[in-house]
Amino acid sequence: MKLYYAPGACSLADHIALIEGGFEFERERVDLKSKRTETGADFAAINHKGYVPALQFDDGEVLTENLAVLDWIAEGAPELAPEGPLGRTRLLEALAFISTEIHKGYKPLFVRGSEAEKAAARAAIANRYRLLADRMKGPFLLGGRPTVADYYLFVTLLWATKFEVEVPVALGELLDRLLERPAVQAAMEYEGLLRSAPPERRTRIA
Ligand SMILES: N[C@@H](CCC(=O)N[C@@H](CS)C(=O)NCC(=O)O)C(=O)O
Repeated sequence: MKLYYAPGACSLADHIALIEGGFEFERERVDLKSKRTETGADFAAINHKGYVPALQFDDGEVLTENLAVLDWIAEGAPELAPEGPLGRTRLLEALAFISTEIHKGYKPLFVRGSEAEKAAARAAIANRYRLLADRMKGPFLLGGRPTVADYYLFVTLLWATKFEVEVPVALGELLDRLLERPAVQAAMEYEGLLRSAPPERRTRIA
């Protein structure tokens, strides 16, 4: 199995979860501009959508969409999913919110929108972080232990630091808690993120 990733991109969530879940996997870096991988392969031929994450199974089949990839990882590593009768449903609910309401909300900040668009994006994302913080069920998003949803949220919280998006206290503390985890540090180290940004919180707290 191979994870196609780009340093610091949303694929970092899958990278962390695969390590945390004890999966054996290979990694191949993708240059999102040239759409070439580190081995020179044409990434568009691997994932026709041209974006990460993409998880290629040993039979060649390729799984895309972060929500689906993280859900697949949680199925194989149930300790990364919430417990209880509604566990998987709550996980999908959280992943969908992070994907469609938070991750996509960053678009104007990634694509260098106008100042007005960027200010509106910052305000909208900060509001969505507040919605999550208000409903946190323990030290992690969905309870007493981290799930794959925490790792997806974690990546966006790193972006919050970079793009100066306000983060509620509870999510700033969650970021700190996750930064301490060996799997998080291992994935960040592999992606070269610890050298450029040491694992310390510099997030603006609301
Ligand atoms: N709908 C996709 C979006 C993934 C996505 O936006 N990936 C970004 C990195 S965080 C990317 O590869 N962007 C490059 C591109 O779209 O060309 C998902 O949820 O997995």
